[in-house]
Order: sequence, then C-alpha cells, then structure tokens
Amino acid sequence: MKKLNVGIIGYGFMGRTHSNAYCMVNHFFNVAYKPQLQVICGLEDNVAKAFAEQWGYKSHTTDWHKVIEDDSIDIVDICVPNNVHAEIAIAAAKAGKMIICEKPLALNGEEAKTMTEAVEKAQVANLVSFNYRRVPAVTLAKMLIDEGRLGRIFHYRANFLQDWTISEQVPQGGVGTWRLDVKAAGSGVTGDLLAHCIDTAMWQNGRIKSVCAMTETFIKERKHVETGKVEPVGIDDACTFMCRFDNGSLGNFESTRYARGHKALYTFEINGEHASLAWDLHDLHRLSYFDHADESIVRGWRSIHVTDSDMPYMDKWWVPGLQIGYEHTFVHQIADFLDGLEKGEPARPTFREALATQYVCDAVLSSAKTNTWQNIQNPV
Ligand code: SOE
Repeated sequence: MKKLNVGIIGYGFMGRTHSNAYCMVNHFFNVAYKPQLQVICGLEDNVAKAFAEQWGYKSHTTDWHKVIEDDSIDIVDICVPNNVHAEIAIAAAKAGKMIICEKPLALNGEEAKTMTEAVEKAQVANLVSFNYRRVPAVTLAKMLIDEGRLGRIFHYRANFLQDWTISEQVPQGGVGTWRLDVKAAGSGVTGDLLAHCIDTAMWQNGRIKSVCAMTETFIKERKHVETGKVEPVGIDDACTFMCRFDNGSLGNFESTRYARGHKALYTFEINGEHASLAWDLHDLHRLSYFDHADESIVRGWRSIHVTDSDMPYMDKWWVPGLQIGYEHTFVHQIADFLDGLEKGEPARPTFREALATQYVCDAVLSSAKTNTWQNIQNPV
C-alpha cells in the first residue's frame, strides 16, 4: 500500500470526523493507499498538541502555510470556517497537493469558481465533503432512481431543521459560533444546511435550473465573540425555496435553526411516476420505498433496513441487521477518494460539482433579496 501523508487544517468537529475517517479506512476498505496522519493545524498550540496526541498525528502547528510548504504532505484536508477555504485551497493547489475541502466550498460562487479553476489548473485530485451522499440509504436511493424504478420524477422535497440558535444569548463569531457570523460563514442555513440538501438533490435528480426563495433573520443582533459588542446579524436564520429541475420536476426545500425540537432533521422525499422514496437522517439506516407495481392488497410504504451486504458500502461493515452511523459517511468519502486515485476517476463531488451547488445557494439568497425568480448559472 502506498502511503499518503495527510495534513488536516482545523481541529474542530470536522477535524475529528475526518481524522477518524483516515484512521478507519484501511481497516475496512481494500484500497491501494494508506493515509498517514502527519500534521494537524489549528489556532491554539496546546489544543493542536493535545489533538495530535489523541489522534496519533506526528506533529502539530498553528500556521497552515507550514502544512502547504511541507513537501512530505500529499493531501491537504480543509476543516476550517468557510472564509478561509479559498486562500488555503488555492495555495494548496499551487503547491500540487490533493485537496479535500469541507462544505460549502466557499463563501459564494465567485470565490468557489476561483478555487475550482485553481485545482483544475494544477490538475490535483479534489473533493468537497458533502458527506450525506455516502449514507448507504441515500446512496441506495440514488441507485434506485438511476435504475429507473421511480420513472419520471415529479417532486423532490427536502428539509434540514435545527433549533440551536433560538436563544438571543447565543453569540456570533468565535470558535463555536462562527456559523452565525456572516463574514466567516458567507450565509446562514443556506450554505450550512441547504447546501447539503442541494448537493444530494442534484446528484439524485439532476440540475436545478431556477429558484424562488424567502429568508428570514429572526434575531437581528447578537453579541460578537471577537469584538465583545452587540452587532447586526448578517446570516439567514431560515430559508425556504421552491425550484424547477432540468428534468421538469418541482422542488421544495426548507431549512431553519428555529424548529424547536429538531436537532438535525434532514429529510427528503422523492415522488415519481411508479414509485416514491423517503429518507430521514434521524433514522439514517432506513429508506422508505413505495412501489405502485406491488399487488394492491399488500401495497404500501416499505421500510428498507439498509444493512445487507448487497447494499451500498454495507459489505465492508458488519453482518446484515447491524447498523452503522454518521461517522461512517466520512470513512466512505475517504475510501471513495482513495479508490478514485487508484482508478484515475475523481471522487465526487469535485470542486466543479460543488461550484454548481454554490451557484444555487447564491441564486437562492439573491432571489430572497430581490423577491424574484432567479435562473441558475451553469458551472460547465
Ligand atoms: C451545523 O450545526 C452542522 O454541524 C453543519 O455545519 C453540518 O454540515 C451538518 O451536517 C450538521 O449541522
């Protein structure tokens, strides 16, 4: 197995999910490459040092430039807030590194386009971490659609609901709450949550061509962790949009951080001519499937327990009936990335595919601002 040295920039929530994935991948997937946790980079030296010890990194640093300048690093993995993605990714591409970048790719489409051009010019392998594609039940949904089991698709519906910012006391900015600071995040739920739904939807159901959206910022001012002052909130707390897909189907998407009782309720439902599919992140190992071809006396929604070895990724894990979880989606992502290197085929979504999602997010925000339908820019 060829060794690949990994430098992860960012030791937060995503730094942990990615570190875990690199540690696990070779135990479960037969891939030709073996990632080595080489360097972890983060803001505070003592935290980076403790993280390095806990996860088995060979070294740590507080300066991301050192990761890029290090000739021994093969993969730069970007797990920092959105406003730093572009600078790091462009520098990493120029240095000839392979790049895995957390979602959303950038603050906006313009920045994402520059990043895409940089990785394509440098011809480096690149992947954006839209991990929910790799929940086995979600991948199975994509397989069933591709097999034509749903026939013509009429409707695509998706929600991503949370409730963690309802209190006015939640600040903006800083390490734990940068997602509420528009300068660090670019947008609110649109880039953070709907981007997941849009990525999965376009992967399963094709390109979105136009959108009509509304957004709301329920709490207009919050204390900023860095300045200590109460400042205007620039993000969207909630966003709802409808859209048209290229294939003629209609889409409905909703996301909020104000749905009391919901922590991360990502759901989608797809209605086709012959069959429908539904999935719920809180029950992530199940796929609901309704097939109109079933005999009428037994026809109904089936709850498919996605654990059998002929289902996506499941032959790599335990025995039928035993489930896997959230963290495994990141292991699958790394396995697919390494597999892609071996086969010479990019793992998806590439930066260019994530750019398409970024353009939809931009159009959603601009539609909400202007109260108009917006056509989506085509990234190809
Ligand atoms: C926000 O709370 C968040 O952590 C997102 O940033 C992730 O992308 C999503 O998967 C879960 O929620």
